[in-house]
Amino acid sequence: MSDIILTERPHEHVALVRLNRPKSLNAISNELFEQLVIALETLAADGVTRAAVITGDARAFAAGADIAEFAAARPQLEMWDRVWSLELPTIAAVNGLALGGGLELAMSCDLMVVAEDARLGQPEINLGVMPGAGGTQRLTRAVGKTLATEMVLLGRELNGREAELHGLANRAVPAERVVPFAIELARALAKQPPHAVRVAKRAIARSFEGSLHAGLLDERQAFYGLLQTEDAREGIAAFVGKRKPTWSGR
Ligand code: DAK
Repeated sequence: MSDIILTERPHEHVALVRLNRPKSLNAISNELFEQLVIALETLAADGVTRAAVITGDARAFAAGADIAEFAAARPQLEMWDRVWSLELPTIAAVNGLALGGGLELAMSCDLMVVAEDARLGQPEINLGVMPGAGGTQRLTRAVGKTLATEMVLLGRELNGREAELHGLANRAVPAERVVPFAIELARALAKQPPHAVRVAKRAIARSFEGSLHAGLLDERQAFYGLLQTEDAREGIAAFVGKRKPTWSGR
């Protein structure tokens, strides 16, 4: 059993899955992501679980993909595809930071509950790259082009209240209510007819799938193009070296 992903069962049909790398603000390493996907797929197939809440800790849901492993992000591709094709309904319970891949993970869930003072953003631009797992596609659909552009190009963050106001989160609640409220929603989901929930979930995803899929492939290609640039190397090296980056535009 892995301890970077902890699974609890607060109710018969509801699982609570915790990201547990507190020292790196739950940065999504390859190992953490793989364990998360395995945990979710196991729950989806156990015949008992009808909804899963995904959460982190008080400081962070997840501060993004693990920047130390960033250049080798390729192995995560298959993992993201597996997250997006999960049949099990999921609810993101976001306390603290949901940045970059952390926000993309939260947006991959069917519902999102956030703390009023949570911080949600796509700061990849500050590393010389751009979102690579839905940040330009799902975020734009959720909050609209105007705000998504500010978030993706300028790195603007939203707090939890703003995230609710702009339709990114279903509900913003005081921090200590985030997980309990997400569990309440999961219990409500668990009472719904499971097959209909799965089919409806898929239909909602399909409502923009054709162009979303094409958009995600474009985004992925663009992301890898950027990862080869001097600015991306500089942005990543600056983060690791704890200094300010100098952009060359190459
Ligand atoms: N990766 C690795 N380590 C991280 C991290 C991250 N994303 N975020 C934080 N940490 C680590 C810090 O390095 C620090 O480690 P130590 O120095 O203690 O060893 C520890 O967590 C605590 O962080 P700080 O000391 O920096 O804490 P502060 O409160 O001062 O600052 C912060 C919090 C969140 C503002 C800051 O840590 C920060 O700016 N973190 C980076 C946030 C970020 O840029 N996130 C986006 C990463 S890029 C793709 C799929 C996904 C992605 C791309 C492609 N494909 C499928 C193609 C995703 C990309 C991303 O998410």
